[in-house]
Amino acid sequence: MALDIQQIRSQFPILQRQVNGQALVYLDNGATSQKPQMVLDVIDHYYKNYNANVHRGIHTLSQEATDKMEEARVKIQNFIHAKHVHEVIFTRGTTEGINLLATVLSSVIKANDEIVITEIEHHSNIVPWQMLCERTGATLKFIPLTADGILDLTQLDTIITKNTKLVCVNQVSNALGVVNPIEKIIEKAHQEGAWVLVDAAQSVPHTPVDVQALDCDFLVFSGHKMYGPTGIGIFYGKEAILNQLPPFHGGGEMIKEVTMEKSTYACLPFKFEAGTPDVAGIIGLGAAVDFINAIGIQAIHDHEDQLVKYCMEQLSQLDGIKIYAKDAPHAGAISFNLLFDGVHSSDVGMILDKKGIAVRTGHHCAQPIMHHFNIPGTVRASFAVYNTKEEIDVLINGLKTAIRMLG
Ligand code: C6P
Repeated sequence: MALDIQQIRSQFPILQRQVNGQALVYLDNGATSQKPQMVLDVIDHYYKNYNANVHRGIHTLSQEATDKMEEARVKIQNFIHAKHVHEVIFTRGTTEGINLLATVLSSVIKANDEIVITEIEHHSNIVPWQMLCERTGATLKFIPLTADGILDLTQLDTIITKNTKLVCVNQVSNALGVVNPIEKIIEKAHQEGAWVLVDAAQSVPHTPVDVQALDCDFLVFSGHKMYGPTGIGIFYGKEAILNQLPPFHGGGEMIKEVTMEKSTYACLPFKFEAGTPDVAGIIGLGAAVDFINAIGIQAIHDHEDQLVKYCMEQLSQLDGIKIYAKDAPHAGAISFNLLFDGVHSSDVGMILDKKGIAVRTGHHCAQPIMHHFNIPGTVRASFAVYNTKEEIDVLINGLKTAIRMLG
């Protein structure tokens, strides 16, 4: 059954606003999605009715806040189908989740070990691994891209070997919107005895993700790209592995006992959650999961898939546009450029902004992909469940203006 998009749109107050005298067409969901009223309401309700610190108080407000926070953890467990609720760790976002793993692996990774990433990663899934390799003397290798911008798995056997300890890959590229063949990469990594971290920042908002079916060892994502608040994210890890790893930050709530000489650590998930958490953000993320579940993640996927296909068709009919990795499967985003001399993606972005259309331009925090194509950046249109074909028509008209002005 087709979704009632107007009813869904009516839940997002910001979609009513105008930008430069035009109705807002928000196509920058890859950067952050807008928030439905139910997410805004639960955050407001928390601060007005039961604001308190969690896991620390015997009083009613603290217990209510703790219960709501732990309810949110269960919602996320079910959403990604984790086996145990204590495998769900709250972080500030994808970036912090990856840095958490890179930090705790400092004592595990040795000089002869290898870490494998890909050429299609966000900087968050490159820089922490470069830093870890600098600290430990380990070697960083990468799976390259084909000329078309899709992962080239032909040399996988020489890249992932018995020396590989960890493979880090995104499920959907933020820069190109391409869906990566992570199942094959996970299978190969496990054959060689390596762990796999999946960066699901751009997949979790758009497609069902089941950590047990994927059999990934770690998975990270951000709440703000899936209708939740900023500053909250998830680090998932398999229980048996998390139990072997040392803690991340030291501080309150992550300990069993502290003396002046030494400390022992709390069990999962608290071992990795030092300090007062973002209670409002966690409860807000729980509401975002409720919002997604009320529509159905598969229905969201199917609607966005139609938008991507429609946008691809319409873009292909314009003269002078290059779409990157055009023939690869996409989820949630398309990247393109106007092929006129001296035209930068930001020129296009500014013309679109005058028409109320929000897209992202530039390198999308993925400079190696831009180096691969020998370009400074792209224009990226990225979608959410509230977007419509009519909005894509507005984008295409905006691009026709850009072509007239810049071509
Ligand atoms: N990409 C984009 O416009 P944070 O900032 O921690 O919430 O997420 C970092 C991150 C990691 N991996 C991928 C695949 C991502 O897309 C992002 C965030 C945004 O593409 C902002 S740079």
